[in-house]
Amino acid sequence: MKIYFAGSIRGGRDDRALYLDLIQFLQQFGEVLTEHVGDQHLSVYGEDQLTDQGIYERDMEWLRSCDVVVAEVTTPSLGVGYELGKAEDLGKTILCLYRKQPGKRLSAMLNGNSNVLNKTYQTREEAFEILSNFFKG
Ligand code: 6IA
Repeated sequence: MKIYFAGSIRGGRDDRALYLDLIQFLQQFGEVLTEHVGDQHLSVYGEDQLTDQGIYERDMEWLRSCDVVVAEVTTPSLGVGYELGKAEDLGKTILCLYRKQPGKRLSAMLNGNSNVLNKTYQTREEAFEILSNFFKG
């Protein structure tokens, strides 16, 4: 099982510790192709080992090869939105995790999309339970 985990990078890194926890939890279900999304040292300014073109091409190749896309979509990110649109076109199974926040709502492009399984949660434990049910169900 190849899992493409998507989470905000240049959109903001406030949830990076959460991404790492989700990625580590996901590893019991398969190979997470995009481990770097949870890299605690990766800031919005980030690494310079790859050019943006290199990042784009590598990530699109991973997206094509994955079995499932799991996205944490609480922090809005252009890149994550782009990946999800591409994943939908590729016919991938998509699970989005969203933490409810006062005064904010998830984009209608995800929330209103029947090709996306949208799940809301508040705690890490709830997110883990959603992931367990998704992969075991
Ligand atoms: O627009 P964003 O940067 O928030 O988009 C985040 C999404 O795009 C993630 O789900 C990643 O899969 C992908 N992505 C964006 N930047 C990178 C990256 N390094 N490496 C891998 N995937 C990426 C960029 C580092 C950068 C801060 C210099």
